Amino acid sequence: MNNHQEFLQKPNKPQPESNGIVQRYQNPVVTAAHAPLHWRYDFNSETNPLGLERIGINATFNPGALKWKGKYILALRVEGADRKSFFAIAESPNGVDNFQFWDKPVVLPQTGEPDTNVYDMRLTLHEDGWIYGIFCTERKDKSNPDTSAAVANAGIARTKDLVNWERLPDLISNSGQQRNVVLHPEFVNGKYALYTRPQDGFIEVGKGGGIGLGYVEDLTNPVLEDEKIVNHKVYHTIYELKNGLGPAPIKTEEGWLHLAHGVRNTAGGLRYTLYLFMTDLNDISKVTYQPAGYFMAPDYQETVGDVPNVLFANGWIADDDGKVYIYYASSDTRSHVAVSSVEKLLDYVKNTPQDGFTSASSVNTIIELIDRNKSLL
Ligand code: M1P
Repeated sequence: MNNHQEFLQKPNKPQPESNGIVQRYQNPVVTAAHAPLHWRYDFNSETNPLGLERIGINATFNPGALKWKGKYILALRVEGADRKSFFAIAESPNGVDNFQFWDKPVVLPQTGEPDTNVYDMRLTLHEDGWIYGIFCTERKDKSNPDTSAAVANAGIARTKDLVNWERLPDLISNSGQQRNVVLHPEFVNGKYALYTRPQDGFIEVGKGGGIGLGYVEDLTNPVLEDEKIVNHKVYHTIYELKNGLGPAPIKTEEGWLHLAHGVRNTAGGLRYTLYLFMTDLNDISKVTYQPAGYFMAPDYQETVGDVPNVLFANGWIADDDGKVYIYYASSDTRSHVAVSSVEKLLDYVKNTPQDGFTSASSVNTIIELIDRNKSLL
């Protein structure tokens, strides 16, 4: 018990190296080992005389994030040894270490059709006063006898205290399955704006895909309207195969900053990296800047885990002092933090070269920089 407390309170330090844009930290912020002992062990010596673990926790990843009442809050995807994911809140006083789970996992009310599995909650503090959690709800595809055939959709819940949740109906969309659905924090023309990721199948986006944007009049009857793709997947980029928005965007004076993941295929399987783009302050469907390539990719330690070669992020916190805490998970196994600032992220999106989509244009971009640098020497 004491050892576990010591482990939870271990200080975290920045890694010695950084590219200047973002500073990773040395230790993951939340791992399976952070799960409270009273979730896992039966403390009663009569029913557990050997002191064995009764309930295994496999992974803690893909957290939604929010600064709330002065604390750094993560809504983690906790996956048990039984493969089921659920949500649990962990909080930290400083955003980089000392994350501790709240007493009990989130009890998520069900709709008429129970969720088989839930994951990847995006937390949005909306201007209507509610905290929304939009997440993927997965159920068996009853029309397909294959035991692994599933259907994904966006589940919607809201809360005022992160303990008591009101479940709203799942998203009603006519563009197929949905994952990576995120609520924009402000009304747009009086409507709720939702970033979406329509997909033809459970894993493959097929001819659909891209990050979409649609509108809902009333979240208690969430019919998605006017859905359009605003950030496309593109051949021979890091988001060639599929992409999806991470957390709700950060509002800055120059536009909305977005963090997303892009997926490409390789001989070793899918590779998930993170990228940034910015949209217009007054027209959120218009991408104004999008640097070429990834913003963060798995480092060698991060490539190892249940689903190797994956970075996934659906939570970040823009703090009052301008710092941005980026919570990301590696290889569907554990959660990390990397710290940047609004100033640096704006500089990054505006001044990193955009994609020319060919090797020749990448070489030209490098040569232009070399020549500019030579003129200074
Ligand atoms: O395994 C990588 C990720 O795969 C899915 O994301 P996407 O729908 O964008 O491919 C999700 O299952 C996600 O949780 C997971 O991290």
